Parts: sequence; structure tokens; C-alpha cells
Amino acid sequence: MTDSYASSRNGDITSNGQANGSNPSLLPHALAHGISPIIRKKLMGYVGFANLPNQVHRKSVRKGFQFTAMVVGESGLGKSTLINTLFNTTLYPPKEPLPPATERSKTVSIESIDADIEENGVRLHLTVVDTPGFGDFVNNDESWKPIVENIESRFDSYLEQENRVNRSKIVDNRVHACLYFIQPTGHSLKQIDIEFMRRLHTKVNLIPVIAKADTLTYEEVMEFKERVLSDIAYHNIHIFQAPTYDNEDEETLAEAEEIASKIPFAVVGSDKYVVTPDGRRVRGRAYPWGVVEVDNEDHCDFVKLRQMLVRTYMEELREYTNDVLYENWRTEKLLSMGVAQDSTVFKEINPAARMQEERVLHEAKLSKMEAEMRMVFEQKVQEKEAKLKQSEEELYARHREMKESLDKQRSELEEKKRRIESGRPLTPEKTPTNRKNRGFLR
Ligand SMILES: Nc1nc2c(ncn2[C@@H]2O[C@H](COP(=O)(O)OP(=O)(O)OP(=O)(O)O)[C@@H](O)[C@H]2O)c(=O)[nH]1
Ligand SMILES: [Mg+2]
Repeated sequence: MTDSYASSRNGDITSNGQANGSNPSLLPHALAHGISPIIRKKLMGYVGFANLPNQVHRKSVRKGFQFTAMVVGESGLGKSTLINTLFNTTLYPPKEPLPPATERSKTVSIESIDADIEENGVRLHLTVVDTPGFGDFVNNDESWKPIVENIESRFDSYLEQENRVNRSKIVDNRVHACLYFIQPTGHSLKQIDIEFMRRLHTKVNLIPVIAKADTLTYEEVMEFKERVLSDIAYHNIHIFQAPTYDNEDEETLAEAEEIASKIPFAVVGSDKYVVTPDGRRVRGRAYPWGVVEVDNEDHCDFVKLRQMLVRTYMEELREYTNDVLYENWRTEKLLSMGVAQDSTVFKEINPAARMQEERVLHEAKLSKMEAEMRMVFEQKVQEKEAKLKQSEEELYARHREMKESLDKQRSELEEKKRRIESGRPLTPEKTPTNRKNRGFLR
């Protein structure tokens, strides 16, 4: 990729005849030679983001990688042997090579082996978790439990670190890949394998391997692989599938395809060196009829498995663990602890719904204002009515008063009239009043 990029840049420079591609006087010259106009160079000028992989590379080199793999499977299938085979590799020699176990006993507890591997200045802290094989007991129903608990406790430790105030030194001990060892029966998956894989596939990247592949012939391995894959598909078990990207070069695509075609990897493990009939000293297993070489791709898929783990898909395995497996576990865990997410915070805003919401609010405000105004109005009307009623009463009272006084006057006048008619004289001081009253009456 770097080469093609460099050559395209050089091409631009030489086609212009000069290094300065933005000189417009060179445009006809470029057109005459049937090459793209120089203006294109101006638009497609070197921005520098092509340097990004280098930046990422530098950062990763500084920080180093942490990668944890786990081996799970029935007892005696060669899990511990394969770990030693992995660590004793000549491609990635560990700084302090682990002493190969001379006599291997049965694994009794979950234990992890660490190694710091450095290649071209890139540090890799590789951890392989060895688990005791199951299948030894009469009842193997719950033998998956300690393994699932181990995976979850690693998630727990990561979550706890994430919740710390200072998160700059998070150690990622989560299991990034789980090699599941299948007994080379040549038949199909056992019930216990299905049970195990179903417990594990939502928590870890499952990579099935056929153990002790040297006990099967080539045809048997091929048939067994097919049967295992169809069993896995039938039981809806999710095994790790490497993603492919559109813009990858042919070489990478071919490598990805080849790795994918080997799943489940048929592996042979050995940390012992043997001499082949043609005199080579190789890691392998010697039989009376020949030698099985661990690092020979014609003999088994060990090289492809190691390539997948450490070379091609380490980052994808780490990413999927973090983005999907851990994330799902974390969500479930927090929900079960009663931590609820306020979904309204993340609600997508729909403009129409938003307007509708605002209209409803506005209408509510208007009707509230209207109600308030009506209340004030009614209050004022009541006050006015009360006042009117009061003045009406006052008027009525005055009217009654006047009527009474008039009645009184009339009776007095009638009294006087009667007296005059009867011949009795009027009292002098009352005459003016009478005259006045008479005038008022008229
Ligand atoms: N034929 C053959 N034998 C193997 C292979 N790998 C390991 N063995 C042998 O199988 C036996 C058991 O190997 P271990 O690595 O101890 O098996 P394990 O899976 O770790 O067993 P537990 O610790 O009990 O779970 C040993 O004698 C190994 O030499 C292999 O690829 N092919
Ligand atoms: Mg073991």
C-alpha cells in the first residue's frame, strides 16, 4: 500500500516536469501528454492522514498489547501441551522462554501463564489461561461453572477498574479468545461440548479446535470438521468469525480466507524436538511409521491457529471482546444491579414530534391565561353586582323613607282639612310648612 502510494505521488511530480504541481502554465503541457490536469493535483494534495497507521503503530508500540487466551476442553486432550507449544514458538520467541514441562500431570486448577514477547520493538504481554479438563466425573453437569465464573470475574475486575477515579492504568485481563478442544472422535460433537459452548459463546470469542489431530487421517479430519461446523450451526452457537474489509489487498484477503477455511483448526501439540527421517530437528511427535511436525502446515493447522491468534486477528479478537461481549455483559450486570438508563437523554429528536410537543405546551399556556382572565373578569362582575345591589337597597330604603314621610304628611293634611271643614282654626306656626309641603306635593 505504501509502495503504490509513493509511486502515485512520484508520478504526479514527474508528469508536471516540476515539483510544483499548482503552476497553471503547465496545464496545456499536461493535457497534451494525456495525463490528468494539474488542477487535480491541487485538489488531491497530500494531506497527511496516510500517516495514520504509523501513528497508531507508534502508540501501540509505546503502550504494548495485552492478550489473553484460554483453553477449555475435556481432560487429556492436550491443552497444556498446546500452550507450551504456543509459547515455545520460534516465530515469537519469548524473552524468558518457559521451561517446557518435562512431565505433564493433570491440570487441577485454573492457572495462567504469562510471557512478554517482543518483536520489532512491539511488546506483547501474552497470557494463556489453562483450565482443568472436565469429563472425569460421573456427573459433569456443572463443570462449565468455574470456567464461566473465571471469565466473568475478569469482566468484573475490568468494570471495577473502569469505575475508578484514575483510569490511566487499566489492566485488561479479559479473555480475548477461548480455544475449545474437541475430542477427535470422528463422530460429532458430544452433548457436553454443546452445553459448554452454549455457556461460553456469549462471553468469549470461541475458537473450536480438534485436538490430537494426528490420531485421524486427512479424510477423517475433513469429514469431522464439516460435521462439527454443522453441529455448531444447528445449535446456534456463535464462534468467532473474522471480519473482512472491502479495501484489503489480495494477499490479506487470501490469508483471511485460508484461515477461515481451516476452522475448526486440527491441531497437534508437542514441545519436544524429534529428528525426521531426512535429518531435520523439528517440534513434533515421532511414531514408528513417521514424524508428525507441529509447524508443518501439511501435517496440521497449528501454524494457522497461531497466525490467527497473534498475527492476523489479535486486534479483532480484542475489539470484539471489548465492544460486544464485555459491553453486553456490563449492560446486563448494571441492569441487574438496578442501574437504569435514562433513555430520554438519548432520545432522538424528531422535529415533527418536537413541534407537536411545543404546540401542546403553548395551547396549555394559552388556556391557562384565558382561565385566569375569566376568573378576574368574573370577580370584577361580582364586585360590581354587589355594589349595584347595595345602592339599589339604599335607594329602596330612601324611597320607603320618603313614602312614609309623604304618607305622614298626607294624613296630617287630611287631619287639617277635616278640622277646617269642621270649623276649627289652624295653628298659625304650621301654615308655612303646610304651604311648602303642598307646593312639594304638586
Ligand atoms: N497424539 C497426541 N497426543 C497429545 C497431543 N497433545 C498432547 N498429547 C498427549 O496427551 C496427554 C495429555 O496432555 P495434556 O496436555 O496434559 O492434556 P490436558 O488437556 O492439559 O489435560 P488436563 O490437564 O487433564 O485437562 C499427554 O500425554 C500428551 O503428551 C497431540 O496433539 N497428539
Ligand atoms: Mg492440562
